[in-house]
Order: sequence, then C-alpha cells, then structure tokens
Amino acid sequence: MSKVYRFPENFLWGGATAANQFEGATREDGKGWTTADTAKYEPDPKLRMQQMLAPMTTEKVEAALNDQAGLYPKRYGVDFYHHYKEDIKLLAEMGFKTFRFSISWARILPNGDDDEPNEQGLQFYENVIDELLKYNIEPLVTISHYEFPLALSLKQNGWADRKTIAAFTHYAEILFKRFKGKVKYWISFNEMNFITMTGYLAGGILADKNGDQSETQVNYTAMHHQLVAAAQATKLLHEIDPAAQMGSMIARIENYPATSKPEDVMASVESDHANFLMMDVLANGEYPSYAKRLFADNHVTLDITPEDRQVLKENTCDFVSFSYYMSGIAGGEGEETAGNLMSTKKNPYLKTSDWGWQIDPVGLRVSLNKIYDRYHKPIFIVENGLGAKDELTADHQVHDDYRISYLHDHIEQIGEALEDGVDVIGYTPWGCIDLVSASGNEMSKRYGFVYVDQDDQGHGSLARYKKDSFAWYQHVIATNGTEL
Ligand code: BGP
Repeated sequence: MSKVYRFPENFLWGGATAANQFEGATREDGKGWTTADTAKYEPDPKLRMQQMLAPMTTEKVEAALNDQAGLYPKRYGVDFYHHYKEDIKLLAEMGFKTFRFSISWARILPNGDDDEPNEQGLQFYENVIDELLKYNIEPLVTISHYEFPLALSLKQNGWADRKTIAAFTHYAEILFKRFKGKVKYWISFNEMNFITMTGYLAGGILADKNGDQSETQVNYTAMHHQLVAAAQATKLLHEIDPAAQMGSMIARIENYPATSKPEDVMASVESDHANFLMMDVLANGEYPSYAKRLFADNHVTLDITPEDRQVLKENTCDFVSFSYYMSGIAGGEGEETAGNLMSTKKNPYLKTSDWGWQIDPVGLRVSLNKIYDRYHKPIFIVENGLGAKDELTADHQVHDDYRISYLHDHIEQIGEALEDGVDVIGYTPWGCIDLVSASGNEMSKRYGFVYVDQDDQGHGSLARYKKDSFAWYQHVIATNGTEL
C-alpha cells in the first residue's frame, strides 16, 4: 500500500504556460514585435542552448525581422490565440483549479510605452480570463515571461534603462484596473534570477547598446530595475485590488555540494545566494547582507536610490513561487550534463531526462523546506515537469508512463513537504498542453497532458489529443492527491 498524502482542501492544482510559447498570432490584432519573435529554430540540438544564451545585437534583430525564409516557432506557438476555448475546456475536464498563463506586454502596448492600450489585446485576455472563470478556474497571471516589446529594446536597451520601470508599471496598472476582481494571483516576472545570465531573454538587452559597460554590469543593473518595478507593481496592485496577491518567482536550482569537502559545501551556499538573491529582495524588502560581496566579486556597482530602498521595503511580495525541474552540483570536478538554461555536473545517484536534466523528486522537497525556512510565506510551485519525446500512435494515443512517473514522484515529495509543515498552496506543472520549448524553440520536447499535432518545422493539424497522463492527473485532482 502506498502512502496517502493529505493536501489542503483548497489546494490549487493546475498547469502552466507562457504567451510567447503558446499563443502564436504574433502579427494579429495590433500586437507589436517582441524579443521572442527573433528566436530562430536551430536544427542542430548541440547549438541550441548556445544560440539562446548568446548576446543579441541590433543587427541580429533586424536580420531576424527581415528573414523571410527562417523558422521562428514562437511567432506561431500552438495557436492558443485561436484555440483558447477548446484548450480551456480540456483543462476544465481535467479538473484544473488554476491555470497559469502570461500576458504579452506588446499585445497591450505594441511599443512598450504607448500611452493608450491596444483594446484588442486587452479583450483577448479578458476573453481568456472569463472563459477560465466560467469553469471556476482561478487565473494565475505572469506579467512578464521571457518576452519584451522589441521597440523598447531598440529604443532604450530594455531593462538596462531605468525608464523601463515606468513603462512596466504603466503596463501593469492597465492590467490591474482591467482585471480587478477577476485575477487574484499575479506573478511579476518569470524566473527572475536568469537576468544576470541572459540579458536578452530575460531583459530585452542588446549587447551593442551597452557602451563601455560590461555585460555583467548591465545585466545586474537590469536586475535592480526589475526588482524596483516588481515592488512598484505590488504597491499598485494592493491599491487597485486589495484582495489580489503578488508573487515573486525564480527558477530554483538545487545545487548540492559535490562532496562533503567544506569548500564544496561553501560553493553550494554561494550557489544559493546567487539563486535566491532576487527573491530575498522581494520577500524580505531589502538586499541581503551577502549581496555586497557578490556584487564586488562580479565587479558590479548598482545605483540604488533611497526611493528604491523605500519602495522595496514597503512592498514585499505576498507569496513566493518557483519552477523546479532538476537539481545540480556545486563545486568539485566531473562530467557535465545539461540543465535548465545552464549545464551542471553529473550526480551519480540521479537519472536524466532525454535532454540531460537530472530528475530529482527529493530535491523538490529539499527546496520547499529551504524556501519556507527562509521566507515563511505561502509557496506556489508554478512549473515542474518532464520534457520528453512523445509518440502519437495511429489511433491518437500517447502512452506517457514516464511523465506520469515523474509527476507522481514529485507530487509525493510535495506531500512530504506538507507534512514537514511547508505551506504549499498550489502546483502548476509546466506546458500542460504541449507548446514550443523555451530553450530549444522546438516541439519535440513535450511536457503536456495534451498532445498538440505540430512538429519542429511547424507542420501539423494543431489537433489536440489526450495523453495517458491526462486521465491520471484528472484522477489526482479529483481525489485531491490522496490517490496518485
Ligand atoms: C522554464 C521557463 C519556461 C519553460 C520551461 C521548460 O525555464 O519558464 O518558459 O519553457 O523552463 O524549459 P524548456 O522549454 O527549455 O524545456
């Protein structure tokens, strides 16, 4: 008999997506270009991550926009824009209590800083939200998920410029006013910690506009601007819709010490510092004491004004959230394996996914405990899942027992963490309906309970088919996690 876990009665079971990987329709209804629209499909898997993390330039942006022959999968996603009713119906059938999606800034403000919003953009998201509410599905909305209005990158180098804080808060204010009373859970930025590594993906930064500043300096400056913007947005949300809550979010990378050698343990502590930095600021209201040394080690100096400190202090987040896919290793030597936007060293105790990410359910419990010990705030696990190659049979089935096993083992560990006393309020596995991969711009890497008929070249009927995991997750939700 397997152990029975007790999840809170109102536990928010659901799934997660992001506009740039899911929606498509990038040229429709007045939307402006975004940074995600320049992500070209790279046929060689070995070069994909490199391409994703390489600094972007104005020249490369222009080439992408003028490229008639190239394949840019994030421009078409899986066409949620035209399938949202059908898709939400499937989520409702699974019994979803919540659905995480993001709003594309350039659909609301095509140039990023327009005075007036694009009504067609707002209407689309209102339709999505109303459709969710029709089925009693709580919307969980990310305001900025790996896409940025391209016009603002070209005009003021994205988040490198302090003016972007005002543009963002104007955009957020429009959303809060329009969706007041309808959206209770908001997340300011997706995986905030990656801005220090990936200026273009997370911050719309163009390397040729950095002047004589180092890339690291510019990325950290952008990080500070995002932190202030997140705190200002929290303030606005609480003023406009006091019942709503703002979450902060990071990509949690649980990096174990390579050995019990004290230096390896210290490397793991430092890895936590780098990983938690932005959440520490948004949850605790100030830069942590270790930040001084971290900035010095990176040769970074930040312009933190007294007003910045005040807004951060007075507007901490209501809940914390994170993505969790894998664990890694800090310190030591050894063979490398791939991971979520960064590689890590191999852990001999763990198996890996088809993409080399180390599968570690217990690591999720470790992270949940660490995060709760650190912040004492409710925790929303807003991404988790297995990217795998699925096979659609002739009769439109997908037997994804590997995905069921991954999710089963992670949900068990959430159950364990609940028993540890951790306040977990919800769980939204990533890519609940198949979508374009963030790092690889490919369709082959699938996470969903629902299969979408589309290949890496963008060919396919876009028909949606239920995988075996669909019925399994439906049962998990129906029994509130007591039957896994
Ligand atoms: C996270 C992102 C998502 C997402 C997921 C899986 O980093 O927030 O946007 O796609 O990882 O990553 P990938 O699609 O690269 O497998």
